[in-house]
Amino acid sequence: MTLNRRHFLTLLGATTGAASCGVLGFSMQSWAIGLSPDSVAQGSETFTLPPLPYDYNALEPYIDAETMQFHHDKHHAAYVKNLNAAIDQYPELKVMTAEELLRQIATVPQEIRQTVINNGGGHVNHSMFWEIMTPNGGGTPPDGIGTAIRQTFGSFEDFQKAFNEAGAKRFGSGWAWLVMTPDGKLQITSTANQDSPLMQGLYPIMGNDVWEHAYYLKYRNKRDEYLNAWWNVVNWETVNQRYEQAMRQ
Ligand code: MN3
Repeated sequence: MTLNRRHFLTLLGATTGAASCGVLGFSMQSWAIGLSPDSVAQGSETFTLPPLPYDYNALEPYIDAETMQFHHDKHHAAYVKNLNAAIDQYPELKVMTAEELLRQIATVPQEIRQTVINNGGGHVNHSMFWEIMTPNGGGTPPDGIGTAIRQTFGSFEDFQKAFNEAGAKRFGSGWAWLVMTPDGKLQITSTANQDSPLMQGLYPIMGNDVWEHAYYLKYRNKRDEYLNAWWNVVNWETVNQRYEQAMRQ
């Protein structure tokens, strides 16, 4: 966040009572969802909602603006809020990243473990999701991830087919993933709900959200159409960076 909390408060004060907030009113609305006045005042929250790296309508026509706004400002914001609430009484957990919480989920106290799985997973999964999409996306993957995909799955098209199948077959809510195993192999998998591959020692290189909230406003019950359209917004540059990062680890 480029805007710190104190600055935000100043901004709030400066615009309170203004007859028209215009553009500011809109951006303040999305802030207000992620940061309740209490948490702003205390300045104590551990995890924060990352801003969308593009406009709500940037991924149209493949993902509509209303879906993006609700998905980011409501759904992702709620995961962040609930994660912060869950760890509030556990100072030893506040020094860990959300990824570390998931990798070491067995060490998280039983009373909040499922809440951390759901909301820590939701936070980490969606933070990745926004980054691996872009308005100038799609096409074929660059060398690096592209070569590894062809070596593992035969061709890019075969990979897309298998990835879409993982998303289509996930019953109910969840994610389709391309992950790296600890021995450096690529694998397609899927998880239920907000379960993160990190909990299984797998590194999520890319994932597609197949919860109905990700596509229902535009695609209704046609998840397969959403899965096909999604390739047009994949940010291969970022996916390749995640692949190279996984290879180094
Ligand atoms: Mn989602």
